[in-house]
Amino acid sequence: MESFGHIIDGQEVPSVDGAAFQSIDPWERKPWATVALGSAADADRAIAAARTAFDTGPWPRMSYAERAGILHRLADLIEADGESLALMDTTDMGKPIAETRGHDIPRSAQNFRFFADYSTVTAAEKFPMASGFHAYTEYDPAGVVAAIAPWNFPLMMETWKVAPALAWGNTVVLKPAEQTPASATRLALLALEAGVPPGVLNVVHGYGPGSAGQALTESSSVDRITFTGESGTGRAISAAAARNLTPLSLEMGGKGANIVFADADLDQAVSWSIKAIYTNNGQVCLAGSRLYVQRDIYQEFIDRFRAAAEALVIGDPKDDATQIGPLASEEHFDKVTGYLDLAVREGARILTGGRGSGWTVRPTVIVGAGQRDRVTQEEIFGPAVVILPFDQENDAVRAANDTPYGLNAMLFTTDLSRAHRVSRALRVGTVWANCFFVRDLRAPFGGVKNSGVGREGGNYSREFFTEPKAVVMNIDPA
Ligand code: TXE
Repeated sequence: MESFGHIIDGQEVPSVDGAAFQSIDPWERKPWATVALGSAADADRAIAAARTAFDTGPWPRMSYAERAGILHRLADLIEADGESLALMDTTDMGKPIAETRGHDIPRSAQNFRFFADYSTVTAAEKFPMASGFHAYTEYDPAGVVAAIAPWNFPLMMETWKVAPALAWGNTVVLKPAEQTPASATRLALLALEAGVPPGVLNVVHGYGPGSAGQALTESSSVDRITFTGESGTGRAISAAAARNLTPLSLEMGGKGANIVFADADLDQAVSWSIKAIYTNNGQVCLAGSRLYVQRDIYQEFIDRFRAAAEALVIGDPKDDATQIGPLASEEHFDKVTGYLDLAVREGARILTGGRGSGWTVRPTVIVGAGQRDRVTQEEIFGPAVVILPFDQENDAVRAANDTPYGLNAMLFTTDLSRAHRVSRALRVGTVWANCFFVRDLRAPFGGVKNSGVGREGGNYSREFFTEPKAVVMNIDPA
């Protein structure tokens, strides 16, 4: 058994009350690590360390370039340690090692490199005034950031929050999801090794409600909350943050529509659509979980899609060849399979897929569901796609916009005008035309409706993690 403590003020420590919990390997279906279980007292201790590091420590007072140098060193250390970080996330939540090693860990290093560089080139703006006055904007660090992370992309989502927060001079208390505590602990130790001063990046483990997570959202010593997780949790966090007027950024659930027009390149559409729903076992807020296919090609598309879904390799996530591992936890397996049962009760048909061995679910295709059925409206967060036919472009747009979510959508067409027209009509934060999951870290990332509040990425992260201050000088004091 491995063991992981909190990282507070540069030290790995147990909980104040000595409590611990176990992290379960969902492939082996047994515990693999003992983890300190944080309470409000541990959260308060971490917030106090971050507060002191912010109020009196060197980090917010360093030049952008100095901080960037340290964050680049941290990116190097993440890459050097990539194999063991990849294995930690794979063991904690069952994601195929090909994905953690090939995507999540490199993206985690890139998050630090990108924001290290970006912060150095977007530091200030000046506005020469005609009247003998001169105004400029300074981007002061916001203060203590509480980062509350989900389990589906553990290190990658954590670094997406921590990297911009640190680059702009903030101090951080990170609470990883209780299902995936390992890599966050390692990240904080690597940060110390890279030269990030003690207290600047703290990690507290534990649960949400009534535990360390909730305490972070209720503290008046926290200046920003950045959260990724379920929409209901986002509501609870908003309510807690409102009491202190703490600004927050929320990235929540999705029910991504994926529209395939009859004029699409079918090979391309099938291969991206498979990735859109089965990457990370569908445990992706951006998953293309509602697939709308134009009626002329509906049957041909379904035949090809089904064959590709059935060809995916299911197995031990630590094997290089595995494409579909177990779901992240027993609780999550019960949720996803509950939706498969519900689909049948609602009158739909499971064309292929269903329960596999252990906590695996085979790549699943649901047909014959209605637009208003719960399986079409709610986030299943597993390897299950609902495929529905449509006739006209307008019908597809209307159906795509008809859920409480609005994180992203995909569309496949070779008609350029249609691609622009439909992109404009979709009420979402991101549209991918003829692709999926391709990101430029300068672009805004977030959702509309129940999917999000605020945006992160590039300048959007700067706006969130800083306090822009206007300074007006009288430079002609006559
Ligand atoms: O999310 P939670 P869960 C969706 C997906 C999934 C469902 C539940 O549909 O099946 O959410 O997953 C912390 N105050 N997504 O239960 O509860 C919690 O400890 C402060 C979508 O894992 O939202 C964890 O660190 N913190 C998604 C984090 O919030 C609280 C990613 C997320 O947990 C808290 C994951 C509270 N009151 C799940 N309650 C996406 N958008 O990518 C919980 N937490």
